[in-house]
Amino acid sequence: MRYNVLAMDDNFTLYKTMLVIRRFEERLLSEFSTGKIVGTTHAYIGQEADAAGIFSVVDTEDVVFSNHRCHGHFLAYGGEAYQLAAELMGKASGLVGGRGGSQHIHWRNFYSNGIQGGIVPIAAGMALAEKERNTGKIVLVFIGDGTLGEGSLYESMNIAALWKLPILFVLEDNHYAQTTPVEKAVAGSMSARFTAFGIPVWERETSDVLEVRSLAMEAAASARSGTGPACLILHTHRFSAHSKGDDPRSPEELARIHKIDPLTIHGLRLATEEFPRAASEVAEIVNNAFDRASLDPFPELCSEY
Ligand SMILES: Cc1ncc(C[n+]2csc(CCOP(=O)(O)OP(=O)(O)O)c2C)c(N)n1
Ligand SMILES: [Mg+2]
Repeated sequence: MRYNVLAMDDNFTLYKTMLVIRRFEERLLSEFSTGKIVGTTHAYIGQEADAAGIFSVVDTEDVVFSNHRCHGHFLAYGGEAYQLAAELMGKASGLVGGRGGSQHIHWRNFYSNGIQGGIVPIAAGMALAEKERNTGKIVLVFIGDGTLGEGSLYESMNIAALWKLPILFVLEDNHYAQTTPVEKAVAGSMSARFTAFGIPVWERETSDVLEVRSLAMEAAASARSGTGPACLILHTHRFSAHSKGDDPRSPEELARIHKIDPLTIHGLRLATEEFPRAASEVAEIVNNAFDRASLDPFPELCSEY
């Protein structure tokens, strides 16, 4: 079901998209304790405004390269919760037949890979292909603050700028790379890394989906204009652990960031009767996804392997 892309410009739909991500990830984390999930996972809880805002402005035909924290991006892109849940359970009905798991998914023009920075040169190559074929599409590539330490990012930025590739770098700075705080890993300015290559930057510390949406609209328009790459830097917070339990943050820090909740911020714009409606519609999507996927068969084992 594609419940948002392009038409996702009203407050209720933006809220519902963020709530789908939140409830999906909460259910996913709870399913770990039942042993139904295969492999690892990284929840997007707290960062929902980024995905919902960005995918409310990109075109359905644009190409997306996501990273290890990809579920929120995928759901906001319009991906089906059921197929994602099935993939996470290793089921044959999953996005890639149950063989990719949480970090390696593909659907339509959406790709994800768990190797930090590994997707960036591939995204640049895809942007070159789109440019050569004159399709008008842009390529989005998502990275985290910790991925600023990967050399392949800078090689890709250089080529993308030189060749004026239609690529939008989206940097989600959630202030941590696994357990390492950004202050201990990233020297100097984040935006200057991009502007050094002549790449224009749109940057904001925000968890407000409407602010993300308006910045993303400008950054995506720039990437689509033929002038070369653009960059969107969003300073945000993840509420859950890096993966499952690896969280060095103090209770005080967690309490402070939980006050900056994208659902609460955007919820102020909704009418009272819209909350139960969103809750029941989202519960149906998420419960159906996991309940249905859990009944599906596993893929056949392949004798060649
Ligand atoms: C090349 C590489 N090195 C290490 C890892 C292990 N790893 C997975 S996620 C992660 C931290 C990523 O931090 P960041 O880029 O800030 O993204 P976030 O997890 O905060 O969303 C690490 C070290 C990896 N996946 N790939
Ligand atoms: Mg990070």
